[in-house]
Amino acid sequence: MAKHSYEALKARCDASGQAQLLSDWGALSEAERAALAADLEAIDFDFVASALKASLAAPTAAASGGEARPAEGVLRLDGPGAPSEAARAGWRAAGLRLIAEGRAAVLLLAGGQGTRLGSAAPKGCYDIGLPSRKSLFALQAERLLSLQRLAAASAAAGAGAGSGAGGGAGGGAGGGAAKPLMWYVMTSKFTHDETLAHFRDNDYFGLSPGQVFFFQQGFLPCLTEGGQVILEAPSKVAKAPDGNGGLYRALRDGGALADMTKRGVEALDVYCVDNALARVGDPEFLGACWSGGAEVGARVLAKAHPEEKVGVFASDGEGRLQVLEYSELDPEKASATDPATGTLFFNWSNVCMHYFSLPWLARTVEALSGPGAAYHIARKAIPSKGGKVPGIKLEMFIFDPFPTAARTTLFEVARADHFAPVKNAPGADSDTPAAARAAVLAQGARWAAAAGAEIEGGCLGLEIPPALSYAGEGLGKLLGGKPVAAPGPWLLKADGTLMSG
Ligand code: UD2
Repeated sequence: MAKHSYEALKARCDASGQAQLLSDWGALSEAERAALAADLEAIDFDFVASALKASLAAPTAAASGGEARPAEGVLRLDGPGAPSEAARAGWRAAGLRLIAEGRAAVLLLAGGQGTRLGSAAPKGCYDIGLPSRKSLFALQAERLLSLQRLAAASAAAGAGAGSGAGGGAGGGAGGGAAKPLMWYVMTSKFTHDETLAHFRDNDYFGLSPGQVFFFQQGFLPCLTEGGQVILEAPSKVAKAPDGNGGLYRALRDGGALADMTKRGVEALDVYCVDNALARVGDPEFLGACWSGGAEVGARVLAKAHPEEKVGVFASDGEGRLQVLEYSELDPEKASATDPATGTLFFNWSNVCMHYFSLPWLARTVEALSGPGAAYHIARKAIPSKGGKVPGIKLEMFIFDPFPTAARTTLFEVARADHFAPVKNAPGADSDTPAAARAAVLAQGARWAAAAGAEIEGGCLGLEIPPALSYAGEGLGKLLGGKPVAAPGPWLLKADGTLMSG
């Protein structure tokens, strides 16, 4: 690095109280100096200082959750007050129409590091062990493609109302005028290159490359309690992604929001890469939120047990929607039960499957992209040049701005059909790849039985490729009356044969 730019770098670090960052400069090689300089050039020290200040001043979750009440008004799956089948069919049709007209799109959160999973590769590349050996990205891409076909078929049939996700065969012929379903994929510096390579190596799983828009979220340096940037090595700054709430800045900086606006997108389905059952772009959910005029929506399900690592929906002191994250909710509150019903007081869990209206999203991106936005403070052991040190990671949660939504929709879904988190390494006691694999196979077995197959007791289940069915529809021809022997598991082929997995 030229000497004069060292001077500029030093002046900048000294002015920001970060002089420690250049303390090893004299011992660094030219390449190491260039690497460190690049790291430091990428940091907006003023932004980081204002973010830390705002974060330290922000009310803690315990305080903000202090007056929280359980969320109400959930659109229930069944029981009294549950929506009618006709209402659901109407929502499905509305959702399919939004998709066919290019007014709805899907956004995938895929910037997280798979630390707990123990995989160095991006989580979306993970193979949970299905007979097809498909990765999570592959499963989700094929669900999106299948949904796009359903929407096009529905548009072509002009059926509109009542066609529903069960209306046409999963592989139905595409309709003429339907638009491609856009897939916005947020990566981070930790997942970007390998994610793109995985898509290219697999020919975008049958999608057209033009319908997949990759954009990177930002990162923030790890800090000491006093706000000093920590060096992971003499020539490398310790940094971490800025949380899945980094989405809002990334939508602006990565051009994704501008692209959505240019395309006329009005509604967005947002989900997590590490959910093996994610029903990508669920038209019934999209339609319900859209029809209700929601600015923010979420698919919710009853918590499995008090300690489940999920956020819970609540309404804050002013009756606004908020999520109390599992890592910030005190155990007593998490396990408190309602004496009247015996169920958990905070029962409706966040499974990170959201809906945003574009107007709300645009307002939120504007509000959260400037200086002064508060982050959650995660106190962690940070790898540093002198070994692990106590430090701070700043991360924003995607649900932090939910209280600004004027109208919201909470939509109950069945856990067995929508949520199979892949969070922990094989052998852990929950949220493992094996548990997710079993859930996907069990869903296939339920779909097959509903289509008339005879499933033998003890069968481990079926993998039904999304190309053959998006949500269990259109399987009668392939599976009606077919015996499915134990143990399997089986992979259903397009010609109806079952391949042992
Ligand atoms: C998330 C939810 C939690 C519950 C749980 C269910 C948040 C903040 N918490 O907890 O309430 O729904 O999932 O499984 O949503 N990600 C990024 N960039 C980041 C960090 C994460 O894209 O900087 C993505 C990550 O790739 C994944 C999703 O966000 O798709 C959630 O990952 P996580 O590990 O941060 O959240 P988790 O599992 O602690």
